[in-house]
Amino acid sequence: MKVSIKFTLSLGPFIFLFFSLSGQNVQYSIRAESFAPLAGQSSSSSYSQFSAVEPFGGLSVKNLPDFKNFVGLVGQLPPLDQDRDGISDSNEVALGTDKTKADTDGDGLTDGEEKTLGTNPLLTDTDGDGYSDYAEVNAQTDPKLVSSQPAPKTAPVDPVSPPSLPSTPSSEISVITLEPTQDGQRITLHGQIQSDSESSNIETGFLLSNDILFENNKTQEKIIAALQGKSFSTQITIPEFDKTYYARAYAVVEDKTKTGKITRIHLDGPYDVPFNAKLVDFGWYESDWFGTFKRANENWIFHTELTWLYVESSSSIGTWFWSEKLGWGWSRKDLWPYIWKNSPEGWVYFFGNQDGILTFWDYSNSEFIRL
Ligand SMILES: [Ca+2]
Ligand SMILES: [Ca+2]
Ligand SMILES: [Ca+2]
Repeated sequence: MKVSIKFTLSLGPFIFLFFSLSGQNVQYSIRAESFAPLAGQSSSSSYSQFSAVEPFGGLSVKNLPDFKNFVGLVGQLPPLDQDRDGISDSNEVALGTDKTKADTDGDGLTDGEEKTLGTNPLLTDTDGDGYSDYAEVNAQTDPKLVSSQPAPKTAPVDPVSPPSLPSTPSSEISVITLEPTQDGQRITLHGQIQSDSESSNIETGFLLSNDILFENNKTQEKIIAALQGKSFSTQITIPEFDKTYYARAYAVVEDKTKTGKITRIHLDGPYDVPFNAKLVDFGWYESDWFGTFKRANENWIFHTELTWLYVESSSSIGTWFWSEKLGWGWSRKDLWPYIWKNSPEGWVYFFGNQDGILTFWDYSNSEFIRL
């Protein structure tokens, strides 16, 4: 909504405003003192764009929803998980982990994965054996047991054993999982083998599972991918959106299966972007009227001014959203920054966020609300 306001303070207690809404020119009068305290107080775009409060009663708007019969979902909202590590913000507070960081201790395993594994999300090496939890999961040893440790890189040489046959000893071949590539909903897995000699007759491929330990046989899939030179790759389809899958390259060398590091695959489901917004950066959306926000889990978004919002539904008729400070609110492109507040019900006008304080003009009580 574009609002152009003309006023002269010298007119006295009553001034006249002219603005255009839905192509109509409407004339209002308001008291100067109702907006005077806010003049020039903030650098917020809302403050500078809207330097006065108009009475809502004069607005001519169509197709408003049935506010009286709106049943908010307070108490039933899916929990906010802003770092999307599988542990809700409130549970992260209880665990002592960082709710803004998926991998609090930086060991390569997310807090959610560590919770599933039973390792300490605040300690890179839970059992203190010198190998990080992530290294142990990759090596398929127990990160909670000192006696279970990854094998040293080079196998100790036994001086009395006979010299090995001039073949391709398995110890000389290692497998690397490369970063998967994505093209829309198609994922391509890439692997590589490293060996000093010519490798042939080696089965290569990928293991795919929704279990980071690849122990649940029901969810594990083995995909053979032919070796071409020293590389191999295959295209896969992810069974479900919004779930994390794990993949690792493997090679069978002399009846022994060698595996590369574990890599994660996660595809977000189709997103019905609210507020007519467009994707501008990784996870960030911009609406030419509602502003900038970042997508979190479920329908949670982080709005740069209103902060955390749960967006219930978004359509041309309008959007309901819930904020911890405001409760359920509703607005629409041609009405913004007017917001219908569900409890206590009534219209408010959003001025912006100044140092973490949200300022509204409450039309029901003709007063400012600072939350
Ligand atoms: Ca979390
Ligand atoms: Ca971790
Ligand atoms: Ca360890």
